[in-house]
Amino acid sequence: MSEVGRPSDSDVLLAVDIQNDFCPGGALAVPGGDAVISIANRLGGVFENVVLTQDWHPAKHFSFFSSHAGKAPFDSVEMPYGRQVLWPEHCVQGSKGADFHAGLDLPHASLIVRKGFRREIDSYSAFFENDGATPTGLAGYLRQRRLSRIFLCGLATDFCVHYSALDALKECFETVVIEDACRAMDLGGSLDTAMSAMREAGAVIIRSAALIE
Ligand code: VGL
Ligand code: ZN
Repeated sequence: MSEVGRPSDSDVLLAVDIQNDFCPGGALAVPGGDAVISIANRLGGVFENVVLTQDWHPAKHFSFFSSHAGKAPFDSVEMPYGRQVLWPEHCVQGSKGADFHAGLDLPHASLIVRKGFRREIDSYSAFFENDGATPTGLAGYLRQRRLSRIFLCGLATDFCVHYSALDALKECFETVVIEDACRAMDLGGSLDTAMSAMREAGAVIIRSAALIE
């Protein structure tokens, strides 16, 4: 077996934001985003514990460019908690775009963490909102269930996977990023920056072949 070993009952697969809006044809499509679906499904076959995240914004969310006069998609603004990229409207609560991709097949997932549900603040990370302080509850859930090592896959490598990995490490979870089970937006070099930051913080980067055929 690989350097990370066979997943055990203290490991969890965290499948990040595999939603229609992040796949081709969606409102904030990640290039090749749908390529992660079949890999995530196969990974699900080797993990007893699976948690999903779902980007879940109210209409007029402050991360939408349309909530800020004179702004365009991918501009940024200063928020009370720091700089915020402004996105096309995406993953609006209850919309088709916010649904998980129909091809995602992880029925044994035990928890869905919805994030970005408060209008004034975005949440890239599955652990903390973008103020870096407001918890989603995921760390408590994982600790109570004695899940100590997190394997990440999903969308987007350079945003929600990136910040989830850094926060997982901050919360003292062993953190493994399955690189080919993620896809990036790659805005102005953000993929390289994210990969370096995750490595430097102590994430183990692997390929899915270490876990599945
Ligand atoms: C994401 C930008 C805005 C992500 C979510 O899932 O990476 N990126 N909302
Ligand atoms: Zn979002």
